[in-house]
Amino acid sequence: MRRIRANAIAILTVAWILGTFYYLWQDSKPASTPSSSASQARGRGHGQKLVPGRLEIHRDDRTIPLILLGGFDEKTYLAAKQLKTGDDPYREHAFNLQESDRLGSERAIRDTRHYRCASLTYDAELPSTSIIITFHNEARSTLLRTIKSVLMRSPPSLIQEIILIDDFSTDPEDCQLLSQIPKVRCLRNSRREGLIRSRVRGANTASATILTFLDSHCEVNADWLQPMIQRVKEDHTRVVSPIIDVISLDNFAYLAASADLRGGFDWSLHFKWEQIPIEQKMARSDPTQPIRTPVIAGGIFVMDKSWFNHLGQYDTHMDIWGGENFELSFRVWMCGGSLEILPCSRVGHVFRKRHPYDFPEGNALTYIKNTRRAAEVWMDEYKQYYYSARPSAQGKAFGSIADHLTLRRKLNCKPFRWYMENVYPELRVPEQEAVSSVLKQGGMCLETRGRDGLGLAECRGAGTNRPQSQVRRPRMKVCFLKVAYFKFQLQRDSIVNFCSLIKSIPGVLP
Ligand SMILES: [Mn+2]
Repeated sequence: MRRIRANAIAILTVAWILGTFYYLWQDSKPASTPSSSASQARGRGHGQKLVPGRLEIHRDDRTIPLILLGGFDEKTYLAAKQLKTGDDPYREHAFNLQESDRLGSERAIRDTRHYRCASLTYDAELPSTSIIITFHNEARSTLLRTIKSVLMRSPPSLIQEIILIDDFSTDPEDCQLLSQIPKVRCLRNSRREGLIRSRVRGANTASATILTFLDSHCEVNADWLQPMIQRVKEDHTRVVSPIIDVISLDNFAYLAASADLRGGFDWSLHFKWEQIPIEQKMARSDPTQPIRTPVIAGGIFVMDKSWFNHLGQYDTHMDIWGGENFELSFRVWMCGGSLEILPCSRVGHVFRKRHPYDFPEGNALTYIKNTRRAAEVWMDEYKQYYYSARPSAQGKAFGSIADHLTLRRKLNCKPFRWYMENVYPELRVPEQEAVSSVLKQGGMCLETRGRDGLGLAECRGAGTNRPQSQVRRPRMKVCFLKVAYFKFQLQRDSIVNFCSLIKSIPGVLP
């Protein structure tokens, strides 16, 4: 039995060696010593000297990992963190870790772009970019796949470096070992800082003129980078992001996302993908054209570094995760820039249903603090709708925003009203609740009549089923002036919000 096994191993070894030789001979690929490759090349009858460029291109196609990974030992890196049998594959990362580990680090994915994208051309000379990836306890297999997809599917000249910010993960080696891969640098925070401050740290050490922020569980698709860098090169105030395809959290299938979506939100500052408004959709004759977006999802985007710095980077008082995309989006639009989604750039992302890591201050509280900062700094009088939609935000601590208000003034940014009118007119201001009520003074009543009317008449007595004198705080002083038109004397504290009612009375409003 032993003998048979030994024979089998010997035969396999010989077959492997022969196979390797055959492969090398076929490919005229340099073996471990350059002289052998040269003699092989001559042996195959290529009398002329090898064109170095040609050989490089050929090798790029077939043997990318050998070239890219340098001294990095992928197998050992991944094997050290395999899922133990019996463990829940979803527990640690909120996606199926077993499936991710099984996939390998360089699988092929479908090119999900519109077919016309493949024929677009970009400048031969594009500036390079620093890729900034922050993470906290990311799974090794997803993190590595993110990095390798970047190295495999980007023109090497465009990748200045890949900066990993390890936001105080449990195992420092998750990050450190990866820095053996050429172009990959690893920075580790000495305490948990969160996504926002980690990104700023990455941006501050970046050496390229263009920053590319990337999430840590992504796979970039064919030609993802060129369209984005091209747009930013043409106008440095553009902030661009790809269409974000979906990587299934269960089986890691790569699924194309709709190309008709843009980023939007509701008044509670909850991000959502929404259809491009119909007029814009009709006007789009070319599916490769950029899509203007009111906000970006925030995980993946490209931005000029000097523009990022000019605008004051991020609000570094925001913690862990959430809300920073609104703050950045408002800032970019209101301070002279623009946001776009580029349909010819596609990046897959594992969307999860929960955060696998914990928030030191609690998830909800952190989100409220961050979005409240965004609302307080940027939303002017419209922040009242944020508070109505998120009453729990009232009274929650959010720190000082004085610096950011100063910055906003210094940058001469436009008011939020401008943003509402020009960037996101589709976001409806909540209808001011019609004050279906009666204001009584003496025998006279000012009362609502149907949806559109307001009338002053003798009170109809207690028979009316309308609520009497709904007391509300006034929104604006002018409301009172218009009420005064009716010769109505308001007592100090009986206050009604008349604005929406009065607007509808013909001849009363200027
Ligand atoms: Mn993510």
